[in-house]
Amino acid sequence: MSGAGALLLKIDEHRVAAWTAALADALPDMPIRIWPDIEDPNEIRYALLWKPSATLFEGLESLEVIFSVGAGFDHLLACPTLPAGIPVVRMVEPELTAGMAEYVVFNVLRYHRRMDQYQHFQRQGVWQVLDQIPAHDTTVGIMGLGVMGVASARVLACMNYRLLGWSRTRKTIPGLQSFVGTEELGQFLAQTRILVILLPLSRDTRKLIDRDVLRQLPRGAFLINAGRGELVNQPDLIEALDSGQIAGAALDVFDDEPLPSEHRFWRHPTVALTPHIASLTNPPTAVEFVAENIERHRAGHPLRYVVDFERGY
Ligand code: NDP
Ligand code: OXD
Repeated sequence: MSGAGALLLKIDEHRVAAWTAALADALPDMPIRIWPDIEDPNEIRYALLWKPSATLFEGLESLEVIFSVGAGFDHLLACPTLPAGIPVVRMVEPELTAGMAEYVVFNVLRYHRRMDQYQHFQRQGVWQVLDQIPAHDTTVGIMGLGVMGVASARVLACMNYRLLGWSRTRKTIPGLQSFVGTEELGQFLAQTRILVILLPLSRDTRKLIDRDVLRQLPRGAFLINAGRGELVNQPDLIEALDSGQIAGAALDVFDDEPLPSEHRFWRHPTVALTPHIASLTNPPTAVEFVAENIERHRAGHPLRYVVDFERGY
């Protein structure tokens, strides 16, 4: 079936078996090549990639569609050989979305129910009861109301949190007050007790969360970043954590990953960090999304969730 093309998979080594098994189920007739074992480069029509090496795209003259293994595609844009003019499709699949909502809810609860403080008390052998604040008196502000932000907002709305959201375009989401653009960012921040960052990394959002933004939050606010490390100015965040302006930060993503062992975040008393696991793409459901898009491509229909390079996401 080489006439119909082959799919090149590049994924972390420990996940190759799960992905190849899922691809074999969803696309039984599609030859799968595991990078760097490309065989005939002219056969490669589709590529499903996570963090491609700098030269990965060299010689792939027949490539027609590039799929990102993750919702973010900044790892593809960072590749110097990424060809222009070939559609890039970001990952949208139900388990990736569900996992993010779980991560967000878990960390909102951490701060709303003061689990960070109880953990600190336990280490000190202190038995102390703090006031319990109702969810409807706790304001959660979500930056980025796309697939991840909306799914998280839906669950938080069911839990009665007071919800605000910030995005580029106005939203109508039950139980959420929508704020738009730089002109409404200040109003959004001033009311936010727990800030959830679920923006994509783009020229407009890189280092958006800086000292000035952090200062506009109420003193003692919390920050949850599952978008990308580079959305946040790290030295400014450390300064805000040290001063107590930000009372705690749950961080899943970083400028450099893995986070260097000497980085202050590792041992900062008010940082809870995880190694980019807010949510992981689930191969069986992800390959359904890929297979459906390949079918659409072959039938000449528009692909779903193509990155808009003009817009930056
Ligand atoms: P979407 O493209 O669906 O949503 C992006 C949202 O951000 C939209 O609401 C968009 O606004 C908003 N936005 C983008 N640029 C701006 C801007 N300049 N100003 C205001 N709002 C802006 O992305 P997803 O929800 O699928 O994913 C978001 C990000 O989450 C990914 O790019 C990835 O970096 C991260 N992620 C991290 C994971 C992890 O494990 N840590 C797992 C999965 C995702 P509008 O709606 O108006 O267009
Ligand atoms: C991501 C992902 O984009 O894991 O970070 O999907």
